[in-house]
Amino acid sequence: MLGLYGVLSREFHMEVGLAADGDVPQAYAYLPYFFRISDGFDPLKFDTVVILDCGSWARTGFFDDVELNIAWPERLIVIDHHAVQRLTPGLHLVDSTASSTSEIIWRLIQAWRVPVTKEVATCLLTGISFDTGSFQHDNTRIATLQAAAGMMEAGASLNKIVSGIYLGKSVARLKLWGKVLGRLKYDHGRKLSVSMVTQADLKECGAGPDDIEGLVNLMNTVPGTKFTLLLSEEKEGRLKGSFRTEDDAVDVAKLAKLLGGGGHKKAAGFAVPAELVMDGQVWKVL
Ligand SMILES: [Mn+2]
Repeated sequence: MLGLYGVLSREFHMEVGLAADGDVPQAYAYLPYFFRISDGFDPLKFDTVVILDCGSWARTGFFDDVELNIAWPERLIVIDHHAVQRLTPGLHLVDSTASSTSEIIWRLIQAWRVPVTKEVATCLLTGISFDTGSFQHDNTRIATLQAAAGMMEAGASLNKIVSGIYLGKSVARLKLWGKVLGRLKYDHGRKLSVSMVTQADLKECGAGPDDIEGLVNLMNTVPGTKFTLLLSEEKEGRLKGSFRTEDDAVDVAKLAKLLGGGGHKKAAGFAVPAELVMDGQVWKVL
């Protein structure tokens, strides 16, 4: 979003507003234009609305599925790399083989033949780095590395990205991860890894919801694991589930879809109205 913003405002002199639902993790405060993001917007005040990296209306945080009947499909542009797409109206630029939405935007900028500043390059490389788990997941293709190389050529700061996303782990976050990893259950027969985060855990560790980010990837590093599931209790009795797999034969997007969610073949999630309750020695989902 920030990379596209940089190009549209600087090279095309457009007036662009930026909106993301909820608090954007402060770990990303190193990103250029970060402080221009607002947490709400009125679509009718803009000529065009661009939705990035959201496979469904609910994922935007601003609309729900009822909004599918919007009166302004011609003003809507969807740029995304999610395999399961539920945003029907509008102009779609979707490539589910791309590592990230940033990679698609990079290709778009190349096609426009406009200069890429180091600010824009840093934003886009952050997107690629995050979505590939720092080039560890197998959505990292030759084109992904070529795009990343181009971004570094344009002056992207890999150092800023690495210390922002991967090294910036607070004590609260490390304590939370310790707690959740200590609770991990591994089913040796079916090769499944499961753990959970409760609201009480966050409170005890002094951690916030964005401290959960990245934890499911670490849980999924047991060799031979078919898939990993991390359940986390959100406020208002909602339970979020995050699936990860590195197994080519497993499609977690399909699993997530069964639970009303979506995502990618190897990383997907869902949210359901439920809560986690400890019953004796066993955790139960109610
Ligand atoms: Mn993405």
